[in-house]
Amino acid sequence: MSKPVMISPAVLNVPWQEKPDGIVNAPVWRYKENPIIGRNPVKNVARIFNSAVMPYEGKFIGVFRGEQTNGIPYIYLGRSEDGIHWDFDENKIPFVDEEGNSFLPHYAYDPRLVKVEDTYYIIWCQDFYGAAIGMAKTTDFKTFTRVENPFLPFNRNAVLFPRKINGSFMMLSRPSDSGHTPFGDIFVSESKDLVYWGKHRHVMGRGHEWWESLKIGGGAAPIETSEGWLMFYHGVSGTCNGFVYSIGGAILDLDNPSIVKYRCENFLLTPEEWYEERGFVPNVVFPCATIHDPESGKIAIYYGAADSYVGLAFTYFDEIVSYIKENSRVNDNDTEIGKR
Ligand code: BMA
Repeated sequence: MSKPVMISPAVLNVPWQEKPDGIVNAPVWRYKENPIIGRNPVKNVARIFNSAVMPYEGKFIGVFRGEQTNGIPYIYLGRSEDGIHWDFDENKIPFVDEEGNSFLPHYAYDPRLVKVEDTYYIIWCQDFYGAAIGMAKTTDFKTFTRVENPFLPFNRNAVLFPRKINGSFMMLSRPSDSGHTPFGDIFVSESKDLVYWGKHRHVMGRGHEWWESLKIGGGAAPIETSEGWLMFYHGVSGTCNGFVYSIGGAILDLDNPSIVKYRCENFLLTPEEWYEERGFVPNVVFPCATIHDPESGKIAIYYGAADSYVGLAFTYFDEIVSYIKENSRVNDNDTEIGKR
């Protein structure tokens, strides 16, 4: 069997620290200087977390969930030379409609940033008569044009695939309720034009494993690989003391991502450090992006920590794929076409 490879553009400057000794479980290790974004990072913003970044013009760019000092989350643009130290715009991203008129949602959180062909898409959660998905596009990070909300309420954790599959845009999402949602599976939907979404398919349900037994949701944009779409997602356990969010890993079929090929039964990262266990919402690690390089196999995972900080963790592509495969446990629900 040939060695698995990532199918994505080279990124020579992936933020990186080598694996320390003593990693005995999943091959994922934290940046020693975490958190990379602390409290009060910019005027009128108390905390930044659950944010997404990308390589851009040899440097890095990102869309950040900024919890304003009035408690309402919004999305801010940030830029970085090294993917670790970030400068943020003081103003919220100024979304406009197709006519160029200001079109700002009341709130916006948990953004993802995904490039498909020559366009960058931002996908987030916003108010549309309850929690629902909002979406905008940009080619220059100056003009951000809203496109139609893809789904009816209630829905969260929408993540676009970084290329069309069989001629269609594909998006993962997690239908929810309007509150803190004590349930949830991941679904995939497709669209030819980013206006009409359909062919909804079930991808995977909450796991048998206790760490993800309450609900799951999409995380980072899936990485295309020779093995399938490598997906880092979040899984939630409902303890007597509240929810605990961990990071899981799965590999979806390349041509039909409603089919799960491998699904790791163990979490890849769970709250352990002070900045993950202590904060506005304790015990949360919530992945929203990766920066990865096919040559070196380096993958940097960006995650929100305790709804208060941004953390960075690392893995090697071949190690994480082997770990997911060796510890894979899929069920009939994961491998069916997901159409009922
Ligand atoms: C979810 C979302 C995330 C948040 C998590 C933990 O429902 O709101 O933004 O990180 O809860 O509070």
